[in-house]
Amino acid sequence: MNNVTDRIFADIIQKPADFIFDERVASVFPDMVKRSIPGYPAIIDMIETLTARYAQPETNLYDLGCSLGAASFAMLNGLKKERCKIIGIDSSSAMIEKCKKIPIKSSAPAEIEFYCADVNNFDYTNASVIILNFTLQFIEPKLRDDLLLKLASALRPGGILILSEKVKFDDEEVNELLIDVYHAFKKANGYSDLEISQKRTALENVLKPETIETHLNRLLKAGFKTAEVWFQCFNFSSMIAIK
Ligand code: GEK
Repeated sequence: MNNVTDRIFADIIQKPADFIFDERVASVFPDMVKRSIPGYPAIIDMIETLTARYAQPETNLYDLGCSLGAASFAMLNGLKKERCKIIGIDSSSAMIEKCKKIPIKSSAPAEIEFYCADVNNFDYTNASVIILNFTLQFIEPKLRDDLLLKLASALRPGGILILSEKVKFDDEEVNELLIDVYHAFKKANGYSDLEISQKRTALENVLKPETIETHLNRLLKAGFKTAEVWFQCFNFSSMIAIK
């Protein structure tokens, strides 16, 4: 993967527009996620560990909103002899084109395929591991229940879904505090106040966070037997749901 520094919001933007996953974003994506998502490397490592434990032989492993495939490749690394198919899906053609060019280093007897598609319109079947790593937050809230229902029914008993999200808190004081602490994290990672504020504006209509309680309730309603938080840092959380 490349290491191009994210400077997308570094200069004053005269006509602010909604954030999109275009060629420019794809070209700086590894740097962007590392500096903008607290715990991202730990979450990717945990996807490998959880795949080693939950992947069932001859099943499909899905990575929804795969971007450059970090979670797909982590799943591949977690596999041993299971003969699984890893399917990464993203609606950004810039991401998928770039992702398809990444060399695959693995001796696992698994297939890996990437599709440019909307995760809401994809057919899911015979799954044992499903990853939504910071993707559900970009899906229209009114579509989220149906998507989770579809995913829960495609999962085999004993299968796992890993859901990572930027979250919000009902308590206004805590919500503001954790946003401020998160911005301090971004500043410590080299983003300027201008970059932080311009990106916040660009994401306003695009990234719609919900509370952890809303996510856990939705997972249980969709048919998972259990749903818990396994990671949280500021206003970023990763949850697991087991069928
Ligand atoms: C990672 N999971 O590195 N259908 C398909 N893809 C979508 C949709 C949709 N409806 N909406 C958004 N996306 C990755 C990181 S990034 C998170 C995921 C972030 C895609 C979008 O194109 C983008 O690539 C991804 O979801 C979100 O583990 O940038 O904060």
